[in-house]
Amino acid sequence: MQAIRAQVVVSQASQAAAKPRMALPAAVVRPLKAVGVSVASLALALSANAATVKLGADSGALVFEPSSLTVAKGEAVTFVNNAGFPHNVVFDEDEVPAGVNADALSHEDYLNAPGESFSVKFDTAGDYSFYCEPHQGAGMAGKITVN
Ligand SMILES: [Cu+2]
Repeated sequence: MQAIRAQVVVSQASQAAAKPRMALPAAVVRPLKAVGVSVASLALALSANAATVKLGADSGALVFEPSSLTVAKGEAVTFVNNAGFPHNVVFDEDEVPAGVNADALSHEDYLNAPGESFSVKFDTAGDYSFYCEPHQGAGMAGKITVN
């Protein structure tokens, strides 16, 4: 259910991002591209929380919620600290597409405050696995598929 909602929201964000690219001259498009992440984040914030991953379930369970989701290439996923923190998000260098810098995607600093968040943009299609270092032993891990 949540994975389906994620795909719907992402396609809306893609359409919003594509419009100015076709309608506006290059001089305008270039600065728009520079703020591409912010535009995507805004689109996501205005929609349901579908491309948002909670760190810790509302119940307090030590999981990513959802733990599996699919986004379109170029879209961002926002990780939001929710419960049971501190958490962090580490992408495994062996579990990302070839040529992708797992360290650059990871957020190894602990998120300690409620609602603390960060966004990661995925520019390469493929499967990405990640985990929370403090809770890896408890099974706090997730997967993002980028199409
Ligand atoms: Cu954790």
